[in-house]
Amino acid sequence: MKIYFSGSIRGGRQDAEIYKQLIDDLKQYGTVLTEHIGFDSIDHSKTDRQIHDEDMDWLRESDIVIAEVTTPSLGVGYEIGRAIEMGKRVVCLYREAGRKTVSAMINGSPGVECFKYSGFSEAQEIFLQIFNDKSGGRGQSEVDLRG
Ligand code: 6K6
Repeated sequence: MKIYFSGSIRGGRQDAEIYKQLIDDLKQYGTVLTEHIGFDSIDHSKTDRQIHDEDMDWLRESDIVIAEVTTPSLGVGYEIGRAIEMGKRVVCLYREAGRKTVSAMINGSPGVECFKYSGFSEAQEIFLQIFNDKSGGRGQSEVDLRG
């Protein structure tokens, strides 16, 4: 199972520690192609074109996309849209953050499974459900954790 984890970089790094925790947990289910999303420091050696093309290759290669969308990010939104067009299973996780809510284009997309969570243990539970879901995410899940 190849997992493409998507999270904000230039949209803001306030959730970087959470991304790291989620990525570490996801490793038990497969290979996380984008571990750098949880790194403390940003690699400035690549051009934007290199970043884009490399990420699109990983996205094509992936079996599932897990996006943490609490911090709004143009890049994450773009990756979600491209992944839907590629026919990937797309799962979004978000935490309630003040009055900010997830874009209707993400929460309202039939190509995206959106889950609200409040802490790491809840995210772990969601991952358990997702990776044990043999329907490929298109069916109704037994435990409804959706917000
Ligand atoms: C980041 C971390 C370590 O090194 C870097 C260098 N920059 C990027 N490397 C890889 N992917 C990136 C980079 N910047 C953005 N992305 C992709 O866009 C990631 O896959 C993220 O999911 C998404 C974030 O978009 P912005 O708009 O928040 O930057």
